Amino acid sequence: MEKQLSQMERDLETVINIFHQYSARLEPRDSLSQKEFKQLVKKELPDFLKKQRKNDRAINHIMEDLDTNQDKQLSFEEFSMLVAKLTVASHDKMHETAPDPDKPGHHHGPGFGDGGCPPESGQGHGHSHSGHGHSH
Ligand SMILES: [Ca+2]
Ligand SMILES: [Zn+2]
Repeated sequence: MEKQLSQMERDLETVINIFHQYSARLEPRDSLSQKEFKQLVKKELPDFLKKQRKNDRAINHIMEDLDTNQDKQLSFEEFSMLVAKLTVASHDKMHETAPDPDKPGHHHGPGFGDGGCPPESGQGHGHSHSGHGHSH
């Protein structure tokens, strides 16, 4: 019998598959080197890390933060912290951009597109993204 995964289960598997798709490019095959991490960010997280994506130093900095055992490789566990941070940041952003936050209920505006790090200079966000908003 075919096993049917829910949408969320499939999405979680996608994260795992993407990680391996990049981690397997260079030895060791089960962790991301700096180069592989950069490729992944540029290709797979272009909106969530919009600002950092064009800046190699910013990407290196994210990687240093995530590499808690400082072996210059990101294990899946270390990488998953980025996924968690981006998910939380995106949810926060949806609340910030919600069309009418005072209305009762739970409203979401467009999601986050500026990455998990606090904005460095004054330029911050000011970015919005059509389509993804929803209320529930
Ligand atoms: Ca590591
Ligand atoms: Zn919410």
